[in-house]
Amino acid sequence: MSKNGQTQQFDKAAFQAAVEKHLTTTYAATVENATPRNWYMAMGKALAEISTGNLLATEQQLASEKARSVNYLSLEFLIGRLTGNNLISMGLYEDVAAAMEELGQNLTDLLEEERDPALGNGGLGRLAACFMDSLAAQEYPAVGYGLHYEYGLFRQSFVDGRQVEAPDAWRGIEGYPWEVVRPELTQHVSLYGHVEAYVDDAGNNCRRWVPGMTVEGIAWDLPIVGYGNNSVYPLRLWECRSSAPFNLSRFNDGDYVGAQYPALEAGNVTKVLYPNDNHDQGKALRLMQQYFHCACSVADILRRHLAAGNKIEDLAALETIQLNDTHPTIAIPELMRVLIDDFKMSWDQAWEICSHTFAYTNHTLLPEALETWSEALIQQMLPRHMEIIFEINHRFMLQVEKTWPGNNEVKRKLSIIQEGPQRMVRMANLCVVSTYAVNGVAALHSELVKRDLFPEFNELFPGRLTNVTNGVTPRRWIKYCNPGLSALISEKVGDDWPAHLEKIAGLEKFADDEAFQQRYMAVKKENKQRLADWINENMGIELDTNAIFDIQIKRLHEYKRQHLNLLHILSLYHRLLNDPTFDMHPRVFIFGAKAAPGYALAKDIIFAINKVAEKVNNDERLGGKLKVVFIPDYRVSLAEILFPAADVSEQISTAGKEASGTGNMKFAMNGALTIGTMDGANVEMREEVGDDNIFIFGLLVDEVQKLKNEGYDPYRYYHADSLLRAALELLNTDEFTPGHPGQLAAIRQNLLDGGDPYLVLADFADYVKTHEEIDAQYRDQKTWARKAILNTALMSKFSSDRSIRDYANNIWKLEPVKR
Ligand code: 475
Repeated sequence: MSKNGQTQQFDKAAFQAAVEKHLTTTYAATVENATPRNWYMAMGKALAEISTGNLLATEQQLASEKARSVNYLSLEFLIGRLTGNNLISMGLYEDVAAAMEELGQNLTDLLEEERDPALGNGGLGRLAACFMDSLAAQEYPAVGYGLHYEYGLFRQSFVDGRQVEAPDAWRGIEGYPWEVVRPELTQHVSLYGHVEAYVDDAGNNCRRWVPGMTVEGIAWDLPIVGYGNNSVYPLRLWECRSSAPFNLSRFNDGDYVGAQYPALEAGNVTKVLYPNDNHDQGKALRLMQQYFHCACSVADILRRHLAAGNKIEDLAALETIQLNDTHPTIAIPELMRVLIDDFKMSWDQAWEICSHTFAYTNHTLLPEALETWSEALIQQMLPRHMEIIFEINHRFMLQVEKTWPGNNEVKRKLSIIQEGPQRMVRMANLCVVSTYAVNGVAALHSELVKRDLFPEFNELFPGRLTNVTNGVTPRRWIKYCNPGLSALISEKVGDDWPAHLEKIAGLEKFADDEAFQQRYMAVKKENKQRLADWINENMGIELDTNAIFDIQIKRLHEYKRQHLNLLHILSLYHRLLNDPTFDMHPRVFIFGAKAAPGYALAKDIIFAINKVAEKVNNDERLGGKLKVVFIPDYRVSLAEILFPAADVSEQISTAGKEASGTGNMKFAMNGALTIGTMDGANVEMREEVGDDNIFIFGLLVDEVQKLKNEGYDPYRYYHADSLLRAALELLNTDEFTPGHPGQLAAIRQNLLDGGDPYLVLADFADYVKTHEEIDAQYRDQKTWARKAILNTALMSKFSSDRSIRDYANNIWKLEPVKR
């Protein structure tokens, strides 16, 4: 690796020529009249030439070396903008900036032209993106398989404070410069129809699927560029098209629109990402997306395996398939089907391979997020798969009978088929039965998976249930998004920390160094100013960077408790106006969150925060001490300026509900102090930074369960705590919705008469008290700086490079292959 981590010679003149060539031949613009968007697109295309070359070369090398690979199957990859990040990974950032400058273009401005590919909802999809980055950075052979949605996660705006959704055409009209279509990889996917029995030439009784229709899967590759190495792995996204775009006789009969129906229907399959986070909606089109994704991906894995000259019997030795939650579970019966029906294997042979090929990650314990599909729906859309699922379950039930003879209750509980008026297939159970490893995403979460979700499975399959704590990529989430801090870190510990995050521990010894503290806080101030400028330009709200920037950015969900944060804000408002002895350091509360379009209470919470913000930000009586900002259309590219600008990170889910969290890690790396519950990865972050450098509050998992078992009564807290009462009562007035009292009452109603399912009121008092502690400590800037530095220094465990090494060593048994 030469200067700047660059791995190969950069030919400036050739690069500039490529940019100009794309400007004219691909985008029909001239150097004189090109728009910034033309320039960005042409630059992206010129860069993609380099990465595509490396992608093909990596592909070839891995095939010829017969390397074992992981296939990461996910319905979501929330990759964010690629250009800036890929420039860093290619080691070309400065060179390309200089080359573009000579062409009269400013790189930073051009990077702003890129629209985020938002092919995911939140944590699960963003984790998949960090994992691809870490696989490539460490050269663990990998392919990411996902869907090429025409529309990503909806774009959010606020109209009179309410969320309004608009479609996200992320590829624009010109297409996305980094993607390359691979027509030779096209797959054909069957749907519907029936199963028939037949006798083959050797006289065996066989079954085969006679499909009702087929569609085409078109492969689009996005390059995942390894940091400082020349490996480039594909993120392969499948687009669904009709196999029979025209019904010619109908076309000739004059039914032009009707003739295109199959095309329209198939086109729907990958039209749009389902916008639910931690929630299963159970729509037929979603099942079709899942199967389409799995059928294309499994077929492509087999194609690669066989094309490299390997035997089908050796599949499990050379390929492993990681299922990102249960969304791609149908890949299991699909592989069984292909091995039995097409490769003519026996059940036992096929099962031996499948059960050693798949592994499954669980990302949530929320009951409403655990996927089930109606047996009738699967039977209709995928009749052969339903047969195979029945057979898997039949054999599994025999095993359960052996362990717990005559115990029908345990059979009912573990069965893949859930009995009832409408029989349902439990996808998580299918996963646990059929995979060689099941992991949770943080230590606490994995314990709860074993203890509460799958205790009998844990007994039945000892060692199968395990933990891999999540992580985030330090390339995007420190180096790229926080250049000021990155320079400071490199100065102290050398510049190879982005690939070896253990090195940042070297900062620990500067935590008490006053000169360093001042420089560290100066960087924080600059980052706060960058955010304040964005907010001023885009929202017209002026902020003082001396205030505490207190940020909660994540999907809007009751369990994440943005409404607890809101109640705290209301309590401060109340005290500032009613308690002359009350003083506080100026604070800015910043939110970013999308609500699922069908989630009414989540939308009410957004509305309430926006209404409170409107009032508070213009209320002179508050003396500028309190500001509230709800940033619209929260997305990866905004996260990149929000994380570095935070003083306080809000990680306040009800204990036991947030599987891990990953935003919590990004904040801490960038020097924000966490206020958090003992939930998800917060627990392990506390272990790393020490109790003095994190603000923990609230009930523990077992206390939550105990309180619920005893019969939780939110009114007890309401009556006992006058500050809580004052905050809640504000929601019943027209204080924030002049002339419209009661517009915010649904939240109060949910917390009091709705039973407060996430124990907001139970944790309120401790939350307020802990925020008072934060207020006091922030006033001592030296101590605060010390704690912030220690947060950066002690976060190396939460690099996704470590997560991926854990998967590779403990689950996948995968070795790096260097280019
Ligand atoms: C957890 N998404 C976080 C993160 O492990 C955790 C998407 C589609 C349908 C249903 N659900 C989803 C999730 O369940 C999800 O994003 N889960 C999150 O996974 C990565 O850090 O705690 O909530």
